Amino acid sequence: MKIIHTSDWHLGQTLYGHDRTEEQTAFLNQLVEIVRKEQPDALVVSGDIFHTSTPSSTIQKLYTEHLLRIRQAAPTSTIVVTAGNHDSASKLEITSSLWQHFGVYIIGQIHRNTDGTADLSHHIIPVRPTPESAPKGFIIAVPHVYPYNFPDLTGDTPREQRQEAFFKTLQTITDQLNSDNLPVVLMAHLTVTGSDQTGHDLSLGGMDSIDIRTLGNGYDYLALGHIHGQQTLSSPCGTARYCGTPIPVSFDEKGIHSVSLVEITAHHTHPKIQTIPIQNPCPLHTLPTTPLPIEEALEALRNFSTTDTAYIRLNVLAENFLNPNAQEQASELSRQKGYRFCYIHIQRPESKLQNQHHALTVQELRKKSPVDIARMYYEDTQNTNLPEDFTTMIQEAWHQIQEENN
Ligand SMILES: [Mn+2]
Repeated sequence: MKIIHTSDWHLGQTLYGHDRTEEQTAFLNQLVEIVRKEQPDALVVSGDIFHTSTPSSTIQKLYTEHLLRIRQAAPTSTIVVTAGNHDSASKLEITSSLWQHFGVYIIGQIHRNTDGTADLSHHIIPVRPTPESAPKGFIIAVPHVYPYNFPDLTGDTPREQRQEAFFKTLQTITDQLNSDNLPVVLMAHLTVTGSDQTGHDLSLGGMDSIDIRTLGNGYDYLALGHIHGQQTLSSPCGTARYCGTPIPVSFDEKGIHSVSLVEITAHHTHPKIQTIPIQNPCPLHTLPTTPLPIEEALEALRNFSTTDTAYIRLNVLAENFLNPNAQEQASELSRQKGYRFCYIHIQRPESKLQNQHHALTVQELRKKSPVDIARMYYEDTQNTNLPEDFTTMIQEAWHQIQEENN
């Protein structure tokens, strides 16, 4: 079974006020051609289709038109799209019954029967070229759900065990259906412990890490979304992979941006993984590569040249706050050269970093999670460490707020 794994499209994202529709369209066009060339048995999109829960009509149209083009480019592929933490689970599903008619499965939320019990069959999708064909494999599609909001399958499963029970039960059911030992792919949008989160912008929504073992071991390939840096994880349970963003969502995302091509011959075999790079017509540049004082950084921008339209972030070494004109100068200089200026990334000299109590810049603040901020405030005012149960309480409160926002 050949699958293409992608996630974290973040359609509709703007970068420091700059519209990115052109780049997002360029990615979708490349994906159409990749799917046309590869003719995969399945295409899986593991969440964060949109950047916000309220994408504009232009962006929704962009998504719909390209999903249709993908469908037409590979008419026999099974296409599965799950919601990420950025998507509105219910809005993503508005047109799901229409899409299902064309072999495209949109799984925004956990499905329930009329009596309120979870409809598990909805999350197990046989991969087949036509509705009449014998399956070539199975996809278990789990959208983003906060751990405490998983349904209670037995009537007496404690809240903190429901996520694990949900994942494992789906795999047990799939196993019973899978008498021919066909490949099994599990989709999830979450953070697993031990994943490399370098460059992942926490302001995009942090999540507690989950031990990969709690997700079960009934899959051959775990198609993950959420962490933006591509990586394959060694796991005692099967091969797990974050395919990463196809186009960078922030300046700190390192490495190549791609979609993953995965081939699995049979159940309980190791998948073969390749990456197909995605070209971004408007790359993100950090100038200079190592931070320098503002005048030298501006000089680096003056000397910079590229044929692409480019996003510019200035990497500046500064002990304190910069002259307010610096932003204006950098912005004007970028505009003259036809580039899109984003922001000045202030880095402190090593000696200054020892002192934890310096004032934070906006960027430094954005990188902190609400729990970090609460901890800093507590430790600053109380002169003692934040107790563990307080941390848990703040995390719970933060989850509740995120739930409400969704
Ligand atoms: Mn994401």
